[in-house]
Amino acid sequence: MGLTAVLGDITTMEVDAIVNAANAALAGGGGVDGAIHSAAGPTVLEECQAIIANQGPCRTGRAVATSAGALPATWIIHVVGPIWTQHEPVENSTLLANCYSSSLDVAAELGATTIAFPAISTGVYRFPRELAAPIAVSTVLNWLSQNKRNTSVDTVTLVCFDSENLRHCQQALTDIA
Ligand code: AR6
Repeated sequence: MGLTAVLGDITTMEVDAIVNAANAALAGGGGVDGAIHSAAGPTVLEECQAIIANQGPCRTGRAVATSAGALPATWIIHVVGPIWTQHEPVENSTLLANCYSSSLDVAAELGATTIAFPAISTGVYRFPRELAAPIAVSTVLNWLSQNKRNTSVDTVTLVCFDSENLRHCQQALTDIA
C-alpha cells in the first residue's frame, strides 16, 4: 500500500482508475478535464450526460464513475472540486478533502487497485497549491490507513502536471508521511 507523487500527464497513466477534476455538469471543459475527454473519446461524455440526466448536477466533493474510453485506465472517477472564491477557507479544505475520500470510496466500490489523482481545484478553480497538496496527502493517507483491511485500493499516485505542484506534493509527503 502506498502513496507517491510523480510529474506527468494523467491521461497516460496505466492504472485501474484515474480521477478527473470535473465541473458540476460533467460537461467537459479545459485543463485536465479537457485532456481526459479528448484522449478518452466521445463515449465518456455520453456516459457523463446520462449520469446528469439521471441524478442532476454533481455536488462539490462527490464522485461518480464512467468507463475510460480509449484511455489505458479502466475507469474515470469524475469529482467536482471546490471553487476557491465560493467558500470560506475551512469549508474549502473540507470540500477538497471530500473529493479525495469520495473518489477513493468509489474506487473501492469498483474494486480498483491502482488509482491516480490530478491536483484537484488547483487550476481554474484557484485553490492555493501550497494548501491543496497537504490536504491531498493527508486525506489519502488517512483513508488508506482506515480502510487497509477491507479495500482493493493499494497504490495511489498524485500526478502533478508541473514542477511547482510536484514540489508541494513532495513537501507534504515528507511532512506528513
Ligand atoms: N494531467 C495531470 N494534471 C493536469 C493535466 C494533465 N493532463 N492537465 C492539467 N493538469 P484544472 P480545476 C493540472 O483547471 O482547478 C475544467 O475546465 C493543472 O496543472 O484542470 O479543478 C473543468 O471542466 C492543475 O494543477 O481543474 C472545470 O470547469 C490541475 O490539473 C474546472 O476546469 C487542476 O486544474 C475545474 O477546475
